[in-house]
Amino acid sequence: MSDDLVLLERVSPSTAVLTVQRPEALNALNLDVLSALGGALLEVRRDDIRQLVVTGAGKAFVAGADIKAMRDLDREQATEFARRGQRVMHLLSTFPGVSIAAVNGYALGGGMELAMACDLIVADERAKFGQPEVKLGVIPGFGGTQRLSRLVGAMRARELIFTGRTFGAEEAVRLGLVLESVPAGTALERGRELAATIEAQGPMAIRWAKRACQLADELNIEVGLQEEAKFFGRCFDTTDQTEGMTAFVEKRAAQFTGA
Ligand code: DAK
Repeated sequence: MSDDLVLLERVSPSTAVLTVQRPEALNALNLDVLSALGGALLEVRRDDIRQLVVTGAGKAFVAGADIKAMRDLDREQATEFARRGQRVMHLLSTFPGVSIAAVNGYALGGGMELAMACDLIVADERAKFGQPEVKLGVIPGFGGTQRLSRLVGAMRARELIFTGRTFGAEEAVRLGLVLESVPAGTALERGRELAATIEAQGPMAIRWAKRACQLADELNIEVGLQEEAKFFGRCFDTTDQTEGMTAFVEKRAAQFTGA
């Protein structure tokens, strides 16, 4: 799918790259971009894509929600804006496959929240992160208060949100927000490389591993372990489990079908 504002490209049998492309505004999220993103994320599900790499065109990943578009919203319009943004974040965070944010530049406000809605984040060494909403008199509204706290801990999340300060990729790695800082210009390449590695694994196993990991945020450890055991059991209903273990015994590479 190619809309003006987003580009969805399949780059391998089950991997796609989703690019936000509004570079003249550093890919800021207005209603149209949010709608285009929502449409693309629905298409990703319909087309059975299992790895999704999200990135931005030009020098930004996404420099946040569109401040100019938000400034004059009335209450009703602001509510609609919030709904549309939350729908995008929900579609991304509940994507059954693996999502990887390849942060090529600025990831501020809603842009950092978009990255945090992904399973993994790799960042260009020049990338800049931040939740600067308080500087604009608002708070993070696309999940920032919740996801940042879970990723970096309550105290650091509060500091970042209360000060609105911008920080670089190296610090983001130290904080546990970002998996890897990569050489300038290679975030997308690294994102695709990770996607290719994941694509070679048992698809159902990846899906259930993701779900089980997500439950770690929601459940106490005892209940979480029970759920993990159930997901483990379900793997034994798949031909991928038979194939994976048989391939090991036969000393060959597994040929998974996702069934
Ligand atoms: N919105 C609109 N336009 C933006 C933008 C943004 N977030 N960021 C950049 N642009 C535009 C600039 O206005 C400029 O447009 P022209 O002036 O050329 O027309 C163009 O992109 C290039 O930007 P600059 O000229 O500023 O480029 P620089 O390299 O000099 O600076 C920068 C880059 C990223 C440091 C700077 O552009 C900047 O500070 N941008 C704003 C970053 C920011 O504050 N982001 C957070 C936005 S607030 C909620 C839901 C969501 C939210 C809140 C509530 N609810 C559901 C309740 C989310 C809020 C946010 O994300």
